[in-house]
Amino acid sequence: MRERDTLANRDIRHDWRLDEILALFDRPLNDLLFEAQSVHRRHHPANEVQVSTLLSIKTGGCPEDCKYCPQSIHYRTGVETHNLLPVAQVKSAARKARAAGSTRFCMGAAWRSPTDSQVRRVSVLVETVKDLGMETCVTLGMLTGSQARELARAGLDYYNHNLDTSPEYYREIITTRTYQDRLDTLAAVRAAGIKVCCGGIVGMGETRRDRAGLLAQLANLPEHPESVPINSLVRVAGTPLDGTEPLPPLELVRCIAVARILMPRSVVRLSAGRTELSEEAQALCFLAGAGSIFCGDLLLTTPNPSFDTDMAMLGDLGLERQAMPRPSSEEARP
Ligand code: SAM
Ligand code: DTB
Ligand code: SF4
Repeated sequence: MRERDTLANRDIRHDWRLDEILALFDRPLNDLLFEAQSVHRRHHPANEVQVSTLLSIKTGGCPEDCKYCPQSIHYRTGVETHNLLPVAQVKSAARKARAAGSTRFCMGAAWRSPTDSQVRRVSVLVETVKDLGMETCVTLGMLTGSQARELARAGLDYYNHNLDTSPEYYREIITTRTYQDRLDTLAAVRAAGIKVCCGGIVGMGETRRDRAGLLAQLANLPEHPESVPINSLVRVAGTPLDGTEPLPPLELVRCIAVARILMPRSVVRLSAGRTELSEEAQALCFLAGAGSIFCGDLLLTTPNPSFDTDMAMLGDLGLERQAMPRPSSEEARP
């Protein structure tokens, strides 16, 4: 059935040109925020934030050379490494997140690409977390089509795989896999029927043109990712990007607003880097259309605001936490 030609549907485009995106970035902040918030309200509840919680299920020892990452073997960052966590430990962390009001549990593994047997073990984790009534997301590196289908069979809701930056700046950041590798994994995930979580990192020394280039790539994918995390670089000692000049918070706000306008139905996540942002700066990010955050004291290996700090912020701003999207009969399971 053809989609109805409503005002809301006309917002959805996959043919964004770089000059149009740069023109959005250049708009007076009030105009940009007004448009972003108007688009947001056409597609999303005005005062609701989705809360996800992260857990690193396999930490460190990664062979890739992503210059931002504390988990790469190429840099000495002092991250404590561990192999894939046992099911019981993951279940207990997910239960704790659920009790704190988080609705999605996101599990990250420091792999370049998992083996089939690793994917089978992660599938068990996915089934376990789903049994608690939570949504699931995993990020495991590059995936083959059959691995994506295996995760889909386990009931995985989202797969996170970021494009990180523009195709042009990418080679300054990672040399051990290509932009096309990432696009291929995203296509495999989409083909398996899993929702796509894909965004990038700002504040890595890139230009505004690179930030616009990243957003153009995301917006011009055959389907917009359902979830778009915008991470601000967490500068970690020992990584090549430690010491990078921080991005001015208003540039992050503009970035979120432009992402919101380009991909109206997607949930834009104000992701890593919130410990460096004031409550006022975060408030502007929500005004710009951010609709999701990570809650919990840790991201994967680096600190995040405390749960109490975040609840106080949401209270100050009058933002409600989104309820569990698909209440399951198993939700009450201990
Ligand atoms: N190894 C898998 C991969 O790279 O696809 C999954 C885990 S990896 C840590 C997930 C994402 O975290 C990366 O794509 C990157 O966007 C983000 N990330 C990693 N280190 C970061 C940092 N220091 N600051 C901000 N985001 C970071
Ligand atoms: C994403 O885009 N951001 C999250 C999640 N996907 C996996 C990870 C942020 C990691 C920040 C650095 C760390 O804690 O190691
Ligand atoms: Fe490995 Fe992922 Fe870190 Fe890159 S971002 S070094 S692939 S864990």
